[in-house]
Amino acid sequence: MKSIFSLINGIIIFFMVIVSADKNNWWKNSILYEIFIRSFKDSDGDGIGDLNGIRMKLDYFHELKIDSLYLTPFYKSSLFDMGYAIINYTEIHSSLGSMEDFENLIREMEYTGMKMIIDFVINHCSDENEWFQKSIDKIKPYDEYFIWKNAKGFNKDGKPIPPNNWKSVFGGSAWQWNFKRKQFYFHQFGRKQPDFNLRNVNVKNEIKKIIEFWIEKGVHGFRIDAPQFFFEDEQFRDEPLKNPRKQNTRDITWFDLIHIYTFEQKEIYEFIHELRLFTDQFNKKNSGIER
Ligand SMILES: [Ca+2]
Ligand SMILES: [Ca+2]
Repeated sequence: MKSIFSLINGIIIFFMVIVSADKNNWWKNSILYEIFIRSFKDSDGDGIGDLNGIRMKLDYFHELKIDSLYLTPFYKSSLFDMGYAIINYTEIHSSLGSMEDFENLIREMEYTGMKMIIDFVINHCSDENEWFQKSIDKIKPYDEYFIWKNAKGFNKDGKPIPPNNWKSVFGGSAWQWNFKRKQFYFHQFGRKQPDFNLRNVNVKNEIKKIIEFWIEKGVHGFRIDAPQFFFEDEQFRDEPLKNPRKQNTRDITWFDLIHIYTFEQKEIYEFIHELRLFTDQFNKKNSGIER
């Protein structure tokens, strides 16, 4: 068994860390089948595709000569953004199956040598995630798990003014006011998807614990979601407008800004490398585990 690699496809839109590879470096020649679970195969008649549905179709993948499956998020999530707003990273969303279903699926896949890659969403989680709820309440160490900033000021109606001009990819300001904590939190995507503070060592450790959890379940790799959005400028400077004549008004969107402070920041590479080294060590330590 040989270890790991990382692959950057295009401009890191699609990034994978493979956590285990057999002596043939399966990831180099593997034919990958991406599955959006909800619409793939329903096993129990409730109209929603599920993990057992995938297991029922393993023969079909063999016929197609598929070597590996890439599962889009199956974690406990809010329905917002199709599973990309995760409430619990080590729990299966109940409508998609149970942990036992996941274990059965991976066991059957391993029986025929198939590999499993799972989606890994670590730029943000769901605002319903317990970590975020604790962060609102400033419970340590969760108080620093997300990107919180004071209002720049208040307008004449008493409304808080966001710290800078950063925009959400999904529209509007990238800052959402939280009435309880009385601060803004930052979100690259929807307001229900607060960005993690990926410079925080405790957050990094949580991410490593999640990696370890799923490696122990038998997964062979992670497809890392949205790495280009991982880091933002620590000085929170305004981003310049593409067209300076378009004043910085309310109708400015994410597409009107030049993303020199919120997109493809250099620290991404260091962080991915850190995860790479972590998984390498973990694999070495557990080289007896057959994956
Ligand atoms: Ca179902
Ligand atoms: Ca981010």
